[in-house]
Amino acid sequence: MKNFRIACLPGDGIGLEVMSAAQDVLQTAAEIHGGVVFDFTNFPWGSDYYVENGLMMPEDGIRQLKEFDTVFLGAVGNPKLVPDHISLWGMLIKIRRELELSLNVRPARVLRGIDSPLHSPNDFNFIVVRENSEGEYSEAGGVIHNGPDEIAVQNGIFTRKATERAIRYAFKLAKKRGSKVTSATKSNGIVHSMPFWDRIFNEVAAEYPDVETRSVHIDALSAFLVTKPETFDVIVASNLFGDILTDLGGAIMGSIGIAPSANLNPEGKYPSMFEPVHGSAPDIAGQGKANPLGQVWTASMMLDHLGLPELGAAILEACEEVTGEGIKTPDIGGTSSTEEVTAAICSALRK
Ligand code: GGG
Repeated sequence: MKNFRIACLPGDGIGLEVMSAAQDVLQTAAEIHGGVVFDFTNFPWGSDYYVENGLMMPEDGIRQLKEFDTVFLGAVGNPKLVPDHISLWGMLIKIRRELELSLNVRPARVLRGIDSPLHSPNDFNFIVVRENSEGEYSEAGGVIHNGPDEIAVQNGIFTRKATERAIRYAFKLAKKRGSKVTSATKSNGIVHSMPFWDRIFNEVAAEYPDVETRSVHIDALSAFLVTKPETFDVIVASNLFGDILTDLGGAIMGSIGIAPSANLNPEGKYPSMFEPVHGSAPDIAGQGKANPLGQVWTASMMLDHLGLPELGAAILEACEEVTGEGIKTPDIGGTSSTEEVTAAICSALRK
């Protein structure tokens, strides 16, 4: 029997509902597999924790997470309780940085039975590799003066090491998929970091002469993801560009509630963390409307990473059986609740 210790951080809002759904699915998957145990430890960190303790997670939280095989996160943020930049930097970004989760991998394709809002919907299948440790997400800068002379300065940080790591990962992935790499740039407007990014992209590309490449400005790339998403395979992007592109990816998949992601520690030094792309959606929290598919698909990616790819594939296939039968939450045109979709995925797994 193989035991996997999973640190679960449901977080805020719908994070609690979708985490509970994904745990049910994982337990069902463990039952049918027979040879594995998923040992969940739930941590009550997030905005409520902040209200009580003045921190989103305890001082030794990172040390605690390092004891686990993997980290499974729901969603973070409750702007009624904690300003967004504090909740994000106090938990999600803190974990990404301190566990050195330098790559964020986010696939996008349409599941069976789901309608993309696009005109030619179902023929795309791309993966965004997002640099996850620096870039536009930076604490460098500040605000000076008051009143009409007030000035905010926000610096982006782009190191050769992190830029090259993300780009190189994208090329390796593209080589495995037998496909091409698109680089998201904006070197006509952002005159230091983006030409630097392009230069490193071209250097790495020279090592992969058999991989087709192109660089596309982020504004045009966003438009092309809507008009011809099928022309993309692996996209590599900086932290902010990757964040924006993958919300867009979720939207063209039918709902951001479906989109999964993996935050990887490439060296395996610390546990990797898996989280859906969506946020905490406080407007629908507690109403049974949250789409569990993003968290469940994320669980499937987590199992791939833990060396259980067949079980991960079985979970995703069960999701598609359910969506194919029309059992869906309201965000993708259904009438089923979070619990009903979850129960249907568990039944499909048991078949
Ligand atoms: N599922 C994690 C979550 O709550 N994401 C919301 C968010 O604001 N993410 C920003 C980011 O991925 O950088």
